[in-house]
Amino acid sequence: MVNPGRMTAFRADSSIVYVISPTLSEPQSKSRTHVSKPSKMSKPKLTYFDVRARGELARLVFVAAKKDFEDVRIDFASWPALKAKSTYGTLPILELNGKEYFQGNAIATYLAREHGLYGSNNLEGLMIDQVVDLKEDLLQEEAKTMFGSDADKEAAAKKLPEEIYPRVMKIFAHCIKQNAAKSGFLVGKQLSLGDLAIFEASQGCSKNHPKILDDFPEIKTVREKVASADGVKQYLAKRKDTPI
Ligand SMILES: N[C@@H](CCC(=O)N[C@@H](CS)C(=O)NCC(=O)O)C(=O)O
Repeated sequence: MVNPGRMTAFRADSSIVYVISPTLSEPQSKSRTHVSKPSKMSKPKLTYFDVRARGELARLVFVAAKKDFEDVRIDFASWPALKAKSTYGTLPILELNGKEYFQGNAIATYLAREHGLYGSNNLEGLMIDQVVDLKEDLLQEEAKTMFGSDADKEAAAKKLPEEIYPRVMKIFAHCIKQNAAKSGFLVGKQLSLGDLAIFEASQGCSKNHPKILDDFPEIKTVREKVASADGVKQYLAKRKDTPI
């Protein structure tokens, strides 16, 4: 989704960006502007750009589960060289014990399963998968505001509050209302990947068109529950604001 030709538009703050090596697993030379943290085999390493987009859901799972991970963020200018040597050619990538895995939602889902954030039965898992997929659909609409001609970007930006956000938020709210436990969470009585996905998916709407959420108190409740969850709260307090 991130177009290398437009990467400078999102160039990250050098103080918090780490550059990974062309192998996507070795620390970068200290002579470079950005320096990577040394990698420990036992600590999972998530590599993505310094934006939310397709990397944030996995990050949110890690912090909600209070699991230590290496949060590697590369700057866009470094990506073409890394891409040429990368097996998958896209980010995010999760490295676990020396093996690399790709596809952001698959990574987040795996981590949620590992850490008890994937509901308590297959139907709850299905509900979670639904909202994770809807988050992806919405991200594709939001991304249209950043790429293409100015006219296309303008049209996409107009469509978000007029059509996309009301339609998608209505579906998220409908899904939350299906929870028989009436806990305020998407499924059952505790936080899951589904809540994290709704939180992340509603971020742009909440920031840029907050009034739309007034019609969907269920989403506001999920957002409050996620934002106040131990681990997430501390992470959000330090998180950089990015357009996607
Ligand atoms: N379906 C993949 C899509 C991966 C993808 O397109 N990632 C973008 C960033 S969101 C990327 O790596 N762009 C740079 C490129 O394709 O060179 C996923 O969800 O992980």
